[in-house]
Amino acid sequence: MPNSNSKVVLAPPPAEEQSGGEVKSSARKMIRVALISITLVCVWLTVRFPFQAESGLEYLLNGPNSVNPQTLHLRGEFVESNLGSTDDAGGGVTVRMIAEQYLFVPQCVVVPAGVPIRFRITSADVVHKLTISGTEDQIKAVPGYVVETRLQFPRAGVYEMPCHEFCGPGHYTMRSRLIAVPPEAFRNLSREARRDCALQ
Ligand SMILES: [Cu+2]
Repeated sequence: MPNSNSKVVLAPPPAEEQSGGEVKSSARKMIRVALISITLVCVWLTVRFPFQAESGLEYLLNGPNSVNPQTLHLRGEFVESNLGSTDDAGGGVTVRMIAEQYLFVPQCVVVPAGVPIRFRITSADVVHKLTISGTEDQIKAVPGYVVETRLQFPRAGVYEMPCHEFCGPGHYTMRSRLIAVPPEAFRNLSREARRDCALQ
């Protein structure tokens, strides 16, 4: 008969088993910390750079100037309402354009003369090249990326902007137009008038 007062003493697991368990639990902890960190970084990047990439994960994978060519018109920096000339918070002007077979959107861009303009251009399909007549300026439009450059138009005037990269059978019809107006006139233009050459 076993004595009811006797205590059952469990033998400690062998030293090898014990350390294996510790390794597993610390590995699990590390994976958890890594996943939480990646999620936090993704959330922060999405909030901090909402325009540059579709998501924080895309930013991490492809860099700050990546865009999804398939969803340009649907969400992000290049939605229809954001194209053309926009006033920056810092007082400058940014022009955003999409190149696609066989047109540039918008078809007309109005900018103030004599001030540096930030251009941000991307392509919805193949590589295009926006050139500005009467200048040496050329901007490549590359699908998946935003190409940014700064240009200045010293005098008011009309500049044709044809595509100079063969992009398919309709290439020769692909063009947009830029109108530089005095800064005071630019300030008085509505959002619509800034991308409609007929209103100039
Ligand atoms: Cu072209």
